[in-house]
Amino acid sequence: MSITVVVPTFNEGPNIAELVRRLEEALVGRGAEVLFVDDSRDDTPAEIERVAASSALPVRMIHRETPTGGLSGAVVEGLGSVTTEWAVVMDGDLQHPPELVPSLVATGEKLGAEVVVASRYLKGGDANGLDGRWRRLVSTASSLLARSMFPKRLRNVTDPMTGFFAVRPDALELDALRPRGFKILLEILTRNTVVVAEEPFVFGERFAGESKASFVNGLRYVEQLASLRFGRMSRFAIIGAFGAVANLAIMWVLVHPFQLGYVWAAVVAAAVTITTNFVLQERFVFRDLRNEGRSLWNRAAHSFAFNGAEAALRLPFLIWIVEATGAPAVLVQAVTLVVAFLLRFVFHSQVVYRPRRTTPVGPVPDLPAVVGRDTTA
Ligand SMILES: Nc1nc2c(ncn2[C@@H]2O[C@H](COP(=O)(O)OP(=O)(O)O)[C@@H](O)[C@H]2O)c(=O)[nH]1
Ligand SMILES: [Mg+2]
Repeated sequence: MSITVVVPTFNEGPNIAELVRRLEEALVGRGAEVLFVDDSRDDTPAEIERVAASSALPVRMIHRETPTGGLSGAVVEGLGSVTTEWAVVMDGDLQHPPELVPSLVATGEKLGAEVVVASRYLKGGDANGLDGRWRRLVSTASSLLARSMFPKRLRNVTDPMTGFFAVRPDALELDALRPRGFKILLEILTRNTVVVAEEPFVFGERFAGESKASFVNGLRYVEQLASLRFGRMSRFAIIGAFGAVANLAIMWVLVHPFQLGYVWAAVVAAAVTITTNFVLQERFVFRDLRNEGRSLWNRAAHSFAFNGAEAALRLPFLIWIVEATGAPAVLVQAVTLVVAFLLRFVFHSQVVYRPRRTTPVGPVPDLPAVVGRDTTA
């Protein structure tokens, strides 16, 4: 057998038969099997057994009576019992097209990759199946933050939040993972050193039932990022904090002993700290990325352009608030500096120091438009 399709399920009964039917069409004769890792509290396990009995593909199930680690824990448990060379992890609600399973593995074989990510954010892919503008915004923002924190490990990954990917379980150290929440791929890619390739896909709509994603899962994600590594971001923050303190000190000196107007004081303080921050971040934050993308002058130009624009925008904002409220200029400046920090980090990691891709992108799938809604549900 060559491929095990690992499907985590939580109360997905109405989707099982359709999922297995489409997997059969895509995989029969290729030595594939399906492994459900089920944490359901309803009759989903019985439905899986019913469908398994008449399936042309071997269907296995691990039913967890006392589930740990949520969706991620289920995937890790499934991967731990895979005996085939490849595993493909996918959701059980048909948002991930089963027809793409063989293609992901073929891309991995062709490119010599150990993980092949099915990405919603490559050209040819589409994330519109995420219901609601809010979910889409959260998805984009959270992957931008993850990629900013791990610019090197995620250099070939446009969609570290996807739940659809092929992997060679042999290449992973499953014991090193600390699964929790929804984002198992991120956990795998940041705690293992693997060759990653990508392929675009169109994220469809749920076939039946409702999403299990929740606000609590969002909080778990933040916790996951924090425990994965704060190295680069904390160095950037330390330098940023140093710059902010220097900025305030310069402003205070110019406003008080030198009696300069606060607007000019802010301009001078910004110019000085933008320059020193660039030098410090080159040396202490992005040292390892200096030869991976843009040239020095190109980096300097982008960094100065961003910081200049940011300072320029902050200034009218500063004037507006100070004039309107009469709040102390230095205090208002401090607040805007904090707000600007996250934006600045993401921009530097994803634009200024962005490393070039090192693996090519797989083919754009030539598939029929994915899944309509289940008319019976
Ligand atoms: N085993 C297991 N599967 C889960 C759990 N939570 C969600 N899933 C499954 O993970 C997949 C993705 O969940 P879904 O609710 O569709 O999330 P969304 O696509 O991000 O809205 C589905 O197949 C769910 O049934 C869990 O706690 N345990
Ligand atoms: Mg889903």
